[in-house]
Amino acid sequence: MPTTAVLTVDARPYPYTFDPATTALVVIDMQRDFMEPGGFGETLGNDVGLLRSTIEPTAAVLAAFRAAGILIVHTREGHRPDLSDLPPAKRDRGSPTLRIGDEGPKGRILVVGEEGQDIVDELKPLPGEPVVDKPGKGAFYATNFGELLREQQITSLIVAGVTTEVCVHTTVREANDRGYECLVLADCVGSYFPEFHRVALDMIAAQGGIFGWVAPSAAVLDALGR
Ligand code: TIU
Repeated sequence: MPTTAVLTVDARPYPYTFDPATTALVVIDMQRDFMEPGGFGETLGNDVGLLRSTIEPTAAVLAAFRAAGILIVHTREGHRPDLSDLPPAKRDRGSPTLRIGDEGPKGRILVVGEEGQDIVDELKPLPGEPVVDKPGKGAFYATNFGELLREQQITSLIVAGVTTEVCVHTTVREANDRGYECLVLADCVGSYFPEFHRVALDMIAAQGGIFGWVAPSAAVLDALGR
């Protein structure tokens, strides 16, 4: 019989339990395009510096999960070079200085394979860690993410990444509908809008944890004995 070691995290709205064998750490869209100047986030008029505080705690969580042998999946928002997976409803939104697919200082904005679309150096995936490119805000839409989780018999997701109220929320909502138990790490997710960040976390934990749990990364590191 396989042994299960259920760990407990001090979380909102009540303790979160997980078995490392059936859990994945999902690191969402920690890309230059969102976190460094000259990328998609900045073209939308945002101060990308606001996301930098997520890097150090996420690096610590990555190290702890790697040491514990827990599955880590990274995602990147991005589109095919021919933009065939970019609907006009996404490309023509708002009035950014550069649109998705345009040439920017770090290559074509939000196009797979470009420097800006890749993950920041501090949080680089290790060889063997899956990286899921996704054309939407959620990780399940038009990707192999769900299949990958099923193959690995994953039932719990611990989530880091940007931005709290956009790709993190969409992915956690999609995951909750599919039956995954999601814990969002409050200091490892970030937003260009501090108020949205706070409220987005409150929305997850409200109503008895309507679609997940929220905890500081230190609580997960404690549960892992790190
Ligand atoms: N603009 C914004 O807040 N976010 C995104 O466009 N994508 C992600 O959150 N990854």
